[in-house]
Amino acid sequence: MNYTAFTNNSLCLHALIEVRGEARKEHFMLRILRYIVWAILAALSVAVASVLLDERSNEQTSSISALSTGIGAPFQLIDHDGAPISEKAMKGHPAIVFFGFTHCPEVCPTTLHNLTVWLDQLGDDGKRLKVFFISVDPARDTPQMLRAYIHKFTNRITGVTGDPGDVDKLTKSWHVFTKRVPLEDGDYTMDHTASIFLVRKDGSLQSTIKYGDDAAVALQKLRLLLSS
Ligand SMILES: [Cu+2]
Repeated sequence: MNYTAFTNNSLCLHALIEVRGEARKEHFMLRILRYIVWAILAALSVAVASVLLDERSNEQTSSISALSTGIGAPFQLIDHDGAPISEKAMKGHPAIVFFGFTHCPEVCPTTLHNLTVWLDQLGDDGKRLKVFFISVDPARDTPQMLRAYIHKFTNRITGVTGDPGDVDKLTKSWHVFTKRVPLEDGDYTMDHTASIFLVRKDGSLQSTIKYGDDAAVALQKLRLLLSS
């Protein structure tokens, strides 16, 4: 009986030790597992953070380089009087550059109207600004057509057109979007970037006036351009 009790006790003790040992082992495994999960999570968040930082720094570099090195490229085109014009015409003074076409139903007439009003409001100081309207539809926009169209608004803006391939290279160098869109009557229209580029006298881009920007905001940007 004693013996049995002893044996039972020792069995119990043994079992208890084994159970405790198992529990400790399990606890240890859980702790290891937890460390592994933490390590994976930490590695993941480092990876995500570095991707985000990388993207942000890429954005910063691209905006800095666009602003500091300027946009556009050398070109040889024709102004609305039929005279040759190159990128040199845009340098040495603050400039406003806008891309559009004479058949434009809304954006171009609105922008030309706004520019005419703003140039008037800037007074004498604004006369230092040179303004260029570059055709995104050179196949239809002859120098004569550009001149007649622009002069309906103002004589302060110079129209630019020329060989379609050369115009295309110029619009691309300004990262201007253009797309020929067929109309039902067989004619076509052009989708194009509607922003107005404000260019410092050294040819670098200062800022843009977006289509629909408030007149007060636009004038503020133009005055800032004049003071640059
Ligand atoms: Cu337009």
